[in-house]
Amino acid sequence: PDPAGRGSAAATPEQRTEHLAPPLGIGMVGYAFMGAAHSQGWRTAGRVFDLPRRPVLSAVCGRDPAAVRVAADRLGWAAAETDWRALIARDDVDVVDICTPGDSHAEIAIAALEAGKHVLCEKPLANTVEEAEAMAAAAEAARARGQVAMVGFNYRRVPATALARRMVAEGRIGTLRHVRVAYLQDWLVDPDAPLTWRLRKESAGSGALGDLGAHIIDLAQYLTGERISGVSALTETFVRERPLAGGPSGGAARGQVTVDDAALFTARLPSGALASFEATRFASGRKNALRIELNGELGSLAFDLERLNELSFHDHTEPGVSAGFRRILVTEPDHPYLDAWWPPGHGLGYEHTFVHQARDLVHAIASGTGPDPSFADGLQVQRVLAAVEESAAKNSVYTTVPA
Ligand code: SOE
Repeated sequence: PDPAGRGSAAATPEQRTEHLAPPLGIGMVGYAFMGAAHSQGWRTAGRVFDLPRRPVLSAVCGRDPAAVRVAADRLGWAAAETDWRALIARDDVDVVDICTPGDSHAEIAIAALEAGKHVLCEKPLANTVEEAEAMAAAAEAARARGQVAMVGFNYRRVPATALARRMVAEGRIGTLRHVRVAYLQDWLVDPDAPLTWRLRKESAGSGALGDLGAHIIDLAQYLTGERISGVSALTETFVRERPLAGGPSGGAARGQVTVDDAALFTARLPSGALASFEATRFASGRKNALRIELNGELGSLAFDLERLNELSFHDHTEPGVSAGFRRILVTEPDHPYLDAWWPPGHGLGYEHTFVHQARDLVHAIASGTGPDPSFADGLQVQRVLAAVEESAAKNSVYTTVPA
């Protein structure tokens, strides 16, 4: 005790943290939109949830030294690196979090796993099935050494979608008949929107299909507990040339869009249920509209990301005169993830999905089980994406998804 009454002011850093869980060093590659969202997750998870390891934001990596330093300070990272190999090699990095465009996922993830690190990789897992296979194989080999590798399908971590999954598994909607799912955005409606990396096949793999379609494929499979067995698809690129990103404003230089702007497909599930999927960046007025509806023999569930604290449920066993969709406000402490948050009715948002993702990954690392969704799950989604492209190339011919 300090006789002058200055409390613990003289405590060493070790004394100040001895009541905390042991640290888990995070190293993140990329710091744009997804990097900022992941940073939020890592910063917050250990302060809200009681975790077995305490995430520490050790270092962030990007190619531009000045920009990555600014990002490190703004997002809360202790150090900045300009070479992802140096980031992986750091002793204070236990988890490598990959928030880069798809063309670098495989190389970074495999190197990190081979270096003994745990990995979190943004979706879609890769740009091709071959890359995803190599990543899943590396993750499987690493699992035997106690490492985990997870894909960032963050919409599984909305409390309402996790509740929907629980209700489906409990049999609340009975035998499934239909899944209707759409992910609609509108940021490409303007034909003069620039040609960013997301519009080139070599960097993004595919367009709305991989970016938005991957989310809804994963979510539909997660909620139903089933895996798509085959698809019939149409894709389209509405605007085939766009101004070069970073070119002079009003400049005439344009480049080719080499990915889809929209992808629509129907699918079969092994139970016999039918599903329809819509992924587009051309739905004027729809900013981030992810909607999923499941219709079963005993009832239906519906979720809308733009109202993410709610889940709609219709119980078809109730008398017709009073039955109908009712809104479950998903803010109760017994709902998934919510025991650690605010009192009922106070609501969560988009960024909390990344907090929950970080929480779940830390638990998987500490327990050596999982994680969910694994790289094998990411590979399976990649196979569905490839089947959609194959079917669309054959003008909608039904194409099976390899098991
Ligand atoms: C695309 O606009 C995008 O940023 C996706 O890449 C993200 O995965 C999604 O969460 C929001 O939309």
